[in-house]
Amino acid sequence: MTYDTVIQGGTVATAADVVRADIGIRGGRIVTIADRLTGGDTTIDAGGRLVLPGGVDAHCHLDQPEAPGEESGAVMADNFRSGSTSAAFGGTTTIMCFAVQHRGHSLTAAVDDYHRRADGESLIDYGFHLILSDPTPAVLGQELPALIRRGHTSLKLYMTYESMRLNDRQLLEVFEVARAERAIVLVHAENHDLLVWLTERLEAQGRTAPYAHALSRPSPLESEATHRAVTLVEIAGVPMVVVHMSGGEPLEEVRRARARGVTVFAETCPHYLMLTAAELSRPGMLGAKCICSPPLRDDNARAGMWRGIEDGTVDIVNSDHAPYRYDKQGKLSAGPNAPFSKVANGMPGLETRMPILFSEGVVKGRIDLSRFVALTASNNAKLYGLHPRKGTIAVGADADLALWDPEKRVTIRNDDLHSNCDYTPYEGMEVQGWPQTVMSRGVVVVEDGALKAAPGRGRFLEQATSSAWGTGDKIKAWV
Ligand code: DUC
Ligand code: ZN
Ligand code: ZN
Repeated sequence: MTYDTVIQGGTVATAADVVRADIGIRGGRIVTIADRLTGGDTTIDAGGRLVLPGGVDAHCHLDQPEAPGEESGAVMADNFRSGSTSAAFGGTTTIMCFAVQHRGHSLTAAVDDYHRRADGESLIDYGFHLILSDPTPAVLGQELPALIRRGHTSLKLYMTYESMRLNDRQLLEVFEVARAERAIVLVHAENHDLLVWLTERLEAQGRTAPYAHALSRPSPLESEATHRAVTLVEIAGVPMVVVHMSGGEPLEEVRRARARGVTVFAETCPHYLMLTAAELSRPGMLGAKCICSPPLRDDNARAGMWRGIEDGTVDIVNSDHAPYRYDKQGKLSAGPNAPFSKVANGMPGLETRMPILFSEGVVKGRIDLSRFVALTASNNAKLYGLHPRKGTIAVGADADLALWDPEKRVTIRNDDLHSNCDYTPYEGMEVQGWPQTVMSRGVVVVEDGALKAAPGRGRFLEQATSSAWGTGDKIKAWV
């Protein structure tokens, strides 16, 4: 048999196994996995390297238009071109971003607009979750079911942010449609009234500097909202991912829910594993770089999140890449000394997600290689209806691969990264392990730190039904 490419001599890791094997690729897909293979038009020697499924980053914000009159008025630094390129340099070969409906607007129009932003721009394949902020009868009755059937089988819903949030009744109404259409919901869980109440009191005391952001959104407020979201999906009978969980306390709500049979999944991000609210106390406004929601917390929360990674409670680790430059367009859009409540939330992280989790997780012995693959690729692909095409190494899967040098030491410098954001929260951090060659559908897109393919080749991915729905009707609704 002949192949377009044969990868020889690598250690192949999936979420299930780590084996020495060769891989034969034809037409952009993996067609053979065997002990020894020859016959490739191109042969890549992967000796001494790990061959991993390319990462699936199922939570990143690129070129996302802000709602008119949104809190910050900031503009994202990355579009599909720069964001997808940055992702690939860090070993990620699939990204999932968010087509956002603003109030008073059509959800379908938001998806069409987002396609225009992505078309011909992305280096790697991409999908769109939907964000609903205005669940009108037309959206719930016609637009949402049609879009789910068009392959957008995951919906993100906010319990906070003035322009995006849904109340409990609205959440339930969306969950009802999600159940009927077998979609999965992603929920941003923070108690809005509580955080507004706290923000008003902090601001009245003159505590408006970035560090006060963390005080305005303490952990119990995330735990309460997580508990409430879990209660709503338990009654409505729909699977849920609680996104960007920040610490061990809210994670307890996921454990409790699962113990009574609720189908709920937990996502966290490298920043909740690596950073604390101490970052927000940098001089002047510098702490604004690390304003995100839920906020960075303390070492106890961080340790609790690592426990969740180790004991299996956390299912997926995504970047929540939300790139705002430290300038007038970005973090400082509301002024050089704006109160924390007017600073755009989020930080960059697409490129550093996998190297940080590899270094801190695998190299430091907290998780094994298969769990790393599960957390960064396979579980995302399963939850969001992309598996087995994405997120694994198997015959028939897309040849999306990261050939990983497990010994390479890298000091993270923003100057060496490929996002248009002008900082990384990990500046100066040393990691061990970095992808040397990254392939997307059999094409080498990155090799030895150089871009090898032109952005624009990435394709839109229609999602199948989430694996969370299982094969039968195991998720019960109460009505
Ligand atoms: N929080 C969000 O909800 N989205 C983007 C980034 C952030 O910090
Ligand atoms: Zn969110
Ligand atoms: Zn987000």
